[in-house]
Amino acid sequence: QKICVLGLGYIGLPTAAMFASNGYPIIGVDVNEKVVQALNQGEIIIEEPYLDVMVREVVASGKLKAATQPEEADVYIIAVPTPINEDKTADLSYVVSATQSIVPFVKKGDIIILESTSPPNTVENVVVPILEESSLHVREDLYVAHSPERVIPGKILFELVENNRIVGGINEKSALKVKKLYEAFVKGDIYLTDATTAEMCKLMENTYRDVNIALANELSTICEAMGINAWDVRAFSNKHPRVNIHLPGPGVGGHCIAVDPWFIVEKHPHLAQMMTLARLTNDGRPAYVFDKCRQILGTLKHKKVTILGMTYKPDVDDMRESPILELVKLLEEVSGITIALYDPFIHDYKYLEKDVYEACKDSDLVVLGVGHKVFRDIDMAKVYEGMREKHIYDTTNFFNHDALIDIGFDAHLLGKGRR
Ligand code: SAJ
Repeated sequence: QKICVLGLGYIGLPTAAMFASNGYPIIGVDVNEKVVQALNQGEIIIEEPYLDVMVREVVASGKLKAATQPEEADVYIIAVPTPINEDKTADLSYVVSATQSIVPFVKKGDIIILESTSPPNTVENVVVPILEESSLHVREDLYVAHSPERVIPGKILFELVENNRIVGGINEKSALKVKKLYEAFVKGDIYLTDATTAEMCKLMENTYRDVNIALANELSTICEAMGINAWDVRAFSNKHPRVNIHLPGPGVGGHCIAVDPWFIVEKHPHLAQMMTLARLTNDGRPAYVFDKCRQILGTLKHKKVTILGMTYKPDVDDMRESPILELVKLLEEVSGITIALYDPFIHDYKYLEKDVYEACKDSDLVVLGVGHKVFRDIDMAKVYEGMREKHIYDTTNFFNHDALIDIGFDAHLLGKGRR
């Protein structure tokens, strides 16, 4: 079976590489010529552990080739982005154009899988009608399914293999066919359902996380107001066998959790009250952190603020929807402020310093935005020495708070109130 993978991003590329390394001939399609050119030389332009090695091997062996246009295959996997519009509805234009692009090639017996995260009913109401533009009877002649990706950036190759998978078919024979295909490399269980249920499952997984993070964030603000420590509350409450309070922090970033709940909300805004409130709560976190910075310093005018970590979460190079970028935007509006950023995963950004001690030099406030593992090696006493006013604000409970106090810092921890 030849497979055509449309969209060579964080999901499409690892999926293509995985099938290729299991012996399937793959044509990977992307509208971005740079991605295609790089890939045909065995190179990748995203950072993900072990992916470069795997891609190099399958390109060298001739199993994976890239192109800007699809070609005839037996299986089509659509893994294009589904961004969000200004009005918080899904932008399905890439799904539409990818589906349209395969219409000239599909033939009886082909398999079409939508992997892109999409609002419920996208397969039934968007993909199937486009496929019907071919001369085929979709439900009899083609196998069509939604199989959402659920891998976490940073562990994509591991999770592609080990995670359980959902396959939602437009009918049972589609679901069964697609299950058999993924069994080429998936070691987790594969559960079968209908396409719309599968779409909702994917969205609900991320919404579950978003709502729980919002709850943790709300706990942190209440604890601060009450002079107690939310991290202790969380640790002790989580000793209960049925409680799992999530981590409070400076906000929810990434292209999934901060986006997906809206794809449910758009279907029934009046019914999705908790989901909406969670989204707004988490979106309000950078402003909350900004206010706290102002409180700590009295005024931000003519002060220097240094932020450690700018990506949307630790140990990735991805800044999409990062709440720290929102925080930077808010700080930028203060007149006379000096901003310095330090993040070893980012190589090009305004205010970026290459050296952490240089970034913290003469600073009045150091904010820990994202706790990359390598930050463990920072000599905090040296940071302290170089600073002007000696304030530090840890937004993720990364540092040993007492150790910072011992060094002499005026140490603040998100979620920890002062009595
Ligand atoms: N975050 C918190 N508190 C927490 C957990 C996360 O504030 O307790 C923040 C993180 O700092 C980050 C954001 O949430 O800014 C999202 O990070 P994440 O690690 O929770 O998730 P993603 O966006 O990297 O990946 C999620 C995963 N979904 C779930 O765990 C339910 C992944 O499995 C999905 O495949 C991915 O979304 C996706 O593509 O949808």
